[in-house]
Amino acid sequence: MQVRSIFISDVHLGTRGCQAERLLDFLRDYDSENLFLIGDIIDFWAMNRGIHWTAAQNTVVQKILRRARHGQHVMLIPGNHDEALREYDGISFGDIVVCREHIHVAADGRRYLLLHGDEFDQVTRYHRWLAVLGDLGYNLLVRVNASLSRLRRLLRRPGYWSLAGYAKSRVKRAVSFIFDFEDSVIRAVRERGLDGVICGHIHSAAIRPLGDVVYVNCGDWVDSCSAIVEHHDGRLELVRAWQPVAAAVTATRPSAVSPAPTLEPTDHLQGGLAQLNSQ
Ligand SMILES: [Mn+2]
Repeated sequence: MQVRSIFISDVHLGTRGCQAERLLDFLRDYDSENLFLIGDIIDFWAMNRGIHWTAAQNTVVQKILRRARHGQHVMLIPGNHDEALREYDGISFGDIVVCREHIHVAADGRRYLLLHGDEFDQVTRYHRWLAVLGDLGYNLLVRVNASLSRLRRLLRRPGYWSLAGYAKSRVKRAVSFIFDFEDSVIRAVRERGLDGVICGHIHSAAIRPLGDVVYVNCGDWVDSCSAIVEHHDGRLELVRAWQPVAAAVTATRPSAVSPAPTLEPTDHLQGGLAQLNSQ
């Protein structure tokens, strides 16, 4: 499908979680004049701890470079996991321009602020150590929980400790985190007199009109596998990649991705959890 612009964020190349194959399927299905990479494309944080680089991830980089070489306008807006690139604001690497933020004028004249969004995340902004720790700690926590309940069973401890209840309280906090994030991003957009924002960072895809402005989030390619496209009339659409390859094998596959303009409430929760996990 030919669209005017593609917006993707939070690919986290270099990590085990990166779903490069599904991103390749998406890029095969969608061609565009503009390609905006809105942060956390390469995960330098995670690569400090160990690199997980697959052939598919290599192909993602090659496909993007090829698009730039063939005249597509490709812009990279660094995120917090690739923040080293922020020093290169305004500089072109080959055919790819690096910008800290950008105002995109859509085909319908609407003006959108493009930025990764971590500057509006109170946790990563003021407590960087906490964010890094959280990144490391979440997986550990899950593992500790599992062993703890195994231990309780082994010791035949009376009483019941609810993992579900515990998880629910975590999710509630994650949801309020998302709302806080959206609120502060929207406030900044209104102050600057723009029509909307297209960001990433919290791994929760959305197109949400809020009064006179619209909040748009690209989601991620770790968990939800989602992207935003702009059609030739300026209309924005949220595209979600289909099920993993295993589920798609039996069906004849006309297209690897399917449009999903609406968000179910559960997306919030998943996004919230993903955020806690890998923000
Ligand atoms: Mn981020």
